[in-house]
Amino acid sequence: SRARGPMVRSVLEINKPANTANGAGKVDLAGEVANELKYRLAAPKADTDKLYQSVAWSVHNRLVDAFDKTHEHWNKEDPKHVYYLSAEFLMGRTLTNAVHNMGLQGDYAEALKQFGQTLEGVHGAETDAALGNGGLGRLAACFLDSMATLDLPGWGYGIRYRYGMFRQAIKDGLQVELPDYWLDNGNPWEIRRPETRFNVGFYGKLEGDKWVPGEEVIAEAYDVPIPGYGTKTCSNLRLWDALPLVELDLDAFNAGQYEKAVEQKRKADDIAAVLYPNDATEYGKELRLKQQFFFVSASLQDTIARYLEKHSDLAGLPEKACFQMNDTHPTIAVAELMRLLIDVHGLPYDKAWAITTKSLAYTNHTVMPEALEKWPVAVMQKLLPRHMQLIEQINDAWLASVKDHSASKGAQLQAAKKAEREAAAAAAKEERAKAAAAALEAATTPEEKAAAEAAAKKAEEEAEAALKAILEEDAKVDYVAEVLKSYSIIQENQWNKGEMLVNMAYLAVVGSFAVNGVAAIHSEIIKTDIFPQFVELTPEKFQNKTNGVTLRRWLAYCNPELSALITEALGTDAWVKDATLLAGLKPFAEDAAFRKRWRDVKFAKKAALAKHIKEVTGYEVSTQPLFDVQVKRIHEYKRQFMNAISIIYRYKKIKEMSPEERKKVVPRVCIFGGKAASAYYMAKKIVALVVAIAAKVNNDPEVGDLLKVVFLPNYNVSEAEVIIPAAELSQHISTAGTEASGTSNMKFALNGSFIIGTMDGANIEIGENTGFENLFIFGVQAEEINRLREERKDFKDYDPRWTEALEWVKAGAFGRADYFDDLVASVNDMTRGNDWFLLANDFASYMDAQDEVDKLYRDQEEWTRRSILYTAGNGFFSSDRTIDQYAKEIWSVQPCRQA
Ligand code: CBF
Repeated sequence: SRARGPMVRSVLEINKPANTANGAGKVDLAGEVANELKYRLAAPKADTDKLYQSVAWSVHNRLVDAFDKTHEHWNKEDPKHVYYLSAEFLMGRTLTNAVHNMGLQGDYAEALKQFGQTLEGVHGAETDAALGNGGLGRLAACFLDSMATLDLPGWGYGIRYRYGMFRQAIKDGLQVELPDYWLDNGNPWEIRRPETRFNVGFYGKLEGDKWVPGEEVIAEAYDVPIPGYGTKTCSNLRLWDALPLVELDLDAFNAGQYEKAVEQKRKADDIAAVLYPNDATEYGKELRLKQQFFFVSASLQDTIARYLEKHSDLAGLPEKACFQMNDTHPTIAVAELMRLLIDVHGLPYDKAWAITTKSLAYTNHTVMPEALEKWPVAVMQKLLPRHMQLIEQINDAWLASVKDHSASKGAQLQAAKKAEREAAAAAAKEERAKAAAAALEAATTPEEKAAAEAAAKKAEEEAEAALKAILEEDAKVDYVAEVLKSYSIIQENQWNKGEMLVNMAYLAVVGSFAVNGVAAIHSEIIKTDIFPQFVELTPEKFQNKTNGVTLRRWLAYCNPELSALITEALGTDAWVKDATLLAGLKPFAEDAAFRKRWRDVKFAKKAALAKHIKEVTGYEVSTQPLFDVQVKRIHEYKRQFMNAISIIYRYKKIKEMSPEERKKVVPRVCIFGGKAASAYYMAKKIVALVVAIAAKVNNDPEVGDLLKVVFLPNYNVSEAEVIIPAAELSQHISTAGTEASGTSNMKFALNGSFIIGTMDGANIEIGENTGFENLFIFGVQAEEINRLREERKDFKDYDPRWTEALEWVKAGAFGRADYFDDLVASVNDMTRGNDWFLLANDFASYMDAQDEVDKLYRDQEEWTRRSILYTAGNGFFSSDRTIDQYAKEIWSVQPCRQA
């Protein structure tokens, strides 16, 4: 049976609900579940699925109680709120989380006994709410949990996508995408609010400053209660659905124009239909901008309406509301808040701008240029003409404000350039003089001397003429204009001259009072590489907020066995809310008996994963080998391909070994999971290669348990909850400087998994907390990347291990040689690809780090000792800490707790 997770006082005790059955504070949960079964579901029999639903509806009632009380309290106290605007919330399953957070696991376990079921038994019947792609969306979900746990008045705002992230299946060795019908069986975790509706307009025309939209839809609210852990607070994630103003145009219908009759509905349906399946890449589609504007507009209208219920002067809005924009996706908020304040509420421009820039804050989650959204002016103009007009106005005012700075910086640059040219010319002149003197000395005849003198004179004249020409050219460059351009929110497309783009990140920086990155190194990179010109003007605006994860979901509930052991060792379960207490585990790393128990837990989790692997893929894996995991979105910069190539090399070597040599091999199960965006050509090939390696290796009797390779399809939150606790080694091997932070690295570390990784994102801070000696760090540093990319243009000197493994792929050892051809070329053929992400470059040090892993794994006592240090050292990565920092250093939002 599953070990029990931490216990919090049940909300049934703290918060006696209205429908207390016997008046003595005892709620008949089993009766409630039976009622749901009979009346809501009209289920003839209580199978697992129906039982899950009935329990979920009953928990829903408890959530509504807590939600109402929290909002009654907040309504009375009127504290400042934070509104987390995000296009993605990757929530996963809710039942286990909600029941544990509210301390109801014992009550429901008891109730379910009467149906011959357990909570764990029904847990699997729930479909993940996958309204997010990866790290960014899951971070938003962790943040909601922490905000509620810390009693911070805060809501999430997003879209209620009808189809979440696609379901990934593997067919004939390739990824196929299937729709995610997550709402098919109803959704007990939401409350529909037909009374909360706002109109959102698109297209149309401008009559002066007045916007007459050409299309309108209704945004209708759905509330998802978010219970905090061990608190009465239950906050809210408000998701918007899109409805037509007129569902059926009867006139058109009666005239036989059936398509026209439902045209409005179809258009509205499109808006809330799909989550764009991209992680850290841009998807320049008009519908995407429509989605972004749709949820941003509804959310801002909603908060302003609530604010005006209590206050009359919108100037006070920043004291009551802070809007955190999660990446560039919601940054149209800058223009929409201005429009609402000016056009709807009649404020003058300057007053509206003061309110806007005191209410908005922006988090940057990536430095990948393709993910920093830039919308063509033409698209913006067509879809949101008033917003485009406002953006132009904002840009003009902004450029006017930086004019003086640009003038002096431009003049400085010009002078510096001139000085640089002159210094270079002077140095060259000196060289020439030396050469001329040498030539003169070497000359033996008067003719030779004369020729040397003439040559020197000519060279001098030519150099002077060249310098003059360069200086004249330089003088033509308008440095002031160049500097000013670097600040402009509206820019020319560098790949398509003539096309103008709105740089949404710049709009966000100009419109926000705070801008932050998500790990220490990332926050530095955004200052030096992405927004340096803005940092020059307002350095105080730029901050770091290193990401975190909720320890509830990612340790306490997904790993109750480890959680119980930790609680026993620490003598308290307070670590679930105060992660710094995990440091108290450090001395236990030296205790052999404790280490044995730690290993036993890991072994149990590995056994559970092995069972899951068998069920899903049919592959049988032993629980003895090292479980080595790389699970995340498939992307070239995350370098799953490098991992795959290293496995191929390992496989080839095992096959070449004698039986004696094979005895020395550290057996491994290499586990992959992750979705490739449907249109990402190379990423899909990487998936196919891993699947092909698995098919070959796992069926090779010569290799047996020494190596197994698994691709687990449809990686999502629930899969992660099974995989992460079982991992012994996890791979976070992005090219340095490309992964903003990573958050799975934190989850693995907290579950005692070692990290093999680069000096990138939060790996660095994990190293600082765990001790770098406990990580397997390899590869080049972020500062070296640009230089290396330049130097490696004609690279031929590959590590022999790399070449050997790649040659095997090229020779068709894994089938589909033609299909993998351009994947191989992308990293190994400088005429076709250019190894942009430096896989070949880092391969040697990666392989050396892998050898170190094997070496340490042979010493199980030492391995376990250090594994404990991972959990003990990484309490810093609790999202409670991150959110506390946001609340204090950006939002100025205080806890508002019920007595
Ligand atoms: O900050 C959360 C995560 O966001 C991303 O997933 C993103 O989509 N931009 C980054 O790629 C991660 O590094 C980061 O941890």
